[in-house]
Amino acid sequence: MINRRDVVAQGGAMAGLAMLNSAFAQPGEQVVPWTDQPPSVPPGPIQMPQAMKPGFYWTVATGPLEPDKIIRNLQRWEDMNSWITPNEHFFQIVHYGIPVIDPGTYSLVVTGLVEQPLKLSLDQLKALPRKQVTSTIECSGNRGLPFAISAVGNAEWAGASLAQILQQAKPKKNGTEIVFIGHDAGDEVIRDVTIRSNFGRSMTLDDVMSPNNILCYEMNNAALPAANGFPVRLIVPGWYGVANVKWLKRIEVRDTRYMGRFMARDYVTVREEKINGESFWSESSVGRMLLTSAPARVVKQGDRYRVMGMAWGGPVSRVEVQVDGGTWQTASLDSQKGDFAWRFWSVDWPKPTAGEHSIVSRAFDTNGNVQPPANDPLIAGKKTYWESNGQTARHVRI
Ligand SMILES: Nc1nc2c(c(=O)[nH]1)N[C@H]1C(S)=C(S)[C@@H](COP(=O)(O)O)O[C@H]1N2
Ligand SMILES: [Mo]
Repeated sequence: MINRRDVVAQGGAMAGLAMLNSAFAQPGEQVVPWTDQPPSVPPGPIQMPQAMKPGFYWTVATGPLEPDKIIRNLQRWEDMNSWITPNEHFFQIVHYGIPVIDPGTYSLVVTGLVEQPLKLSLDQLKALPRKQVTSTIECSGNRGLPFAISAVGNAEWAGASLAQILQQAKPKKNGTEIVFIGHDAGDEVIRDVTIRSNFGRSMTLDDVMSPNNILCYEMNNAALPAANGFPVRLIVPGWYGVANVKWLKRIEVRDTRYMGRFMARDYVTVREEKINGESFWSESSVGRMLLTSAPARVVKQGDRYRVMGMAWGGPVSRVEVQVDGGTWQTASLDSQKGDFAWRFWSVDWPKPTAGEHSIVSRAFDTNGNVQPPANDPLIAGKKTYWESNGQTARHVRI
């Protein structure tokens, strides 16, 4: 079925009309900056609430964590005004530094419980059918730490089909767990033993065989930037950033769970659940992205105001916006979409009074999920900062 809004948005002469409601800032509109700007990413160890300090839930990093080197290139929300995030403005999460890889000698190895081990050069990967997917990547730590509130971006990724390569390698019957190993490595202390550990994540064979997954060598029609995984990274649309392993070195098929730091020690959400009135502390590995949204900016033209933002982490069906705790208003969604891409939205804000205002958004998806409020047990019972997809307020002064 053809949706009328889409036709209007794409139809030449009518395009101007649709633009009026577009979530993108229009010429002549002025951005009203948020008053609650995040602090800059601090140097040295991450400052966290007591309950989140390393050692309380995990002991992993040797030496201090240096978030100035781990979390990079964050943009102000006010500046995120394009559906595709340009490569030079895409956030970067770099746990062990950026490995320098020669594309001429690069190879990707597929090994472990397979009938046919593979070794593919970059040229061989590029010779396979090219697949493209537009997918929004969010770091699961986004909005869990006060200084990282915009670690999210949307890009068009291109590469070879992961399922096709796995099929070529022919996993053995007992090969059920697929581990993706990066070139980057660091020292990790586990029970007094120091090991040199590569960045790694794993998925089940079922999840790996999703036709959307690619071994990606292009980001927005250019080679991957060094910090975003050059020359080859995994793109698994619909999963949090951490699952999208960069600087891919090896794919290993195994018959046991992979319990590396980024599966089983960090990126583990600890949550208090009540089961028959009894506390149960669940510990779960960060995986699929959760439904969420954020107000990106307030704009004005004369005395006409609008609030704009994005929603992602599911097939978004609706976004609502609340000002100063009032009634929820339905926002209009932009027509640009892909199964794994964020939706831009906008809502008119007629005649705000002078002074400070709070703005909250909430997303709904086609499966009947709602982005949880801050007091939802899913959010309130969570003791670690990952998967902070709850509704969050931003503030402006008019
Ligand atoms: N090899 C490797 N892959 C990695 C990481 C890393 O440090 N090393 N960081 C992960 C995390 S936590 C996130 S959020 C995403 C971020 O992707 P980006 O840096 O391209 O934005 O990469 C993931 N892939
Ligand atoms: Mo992340």
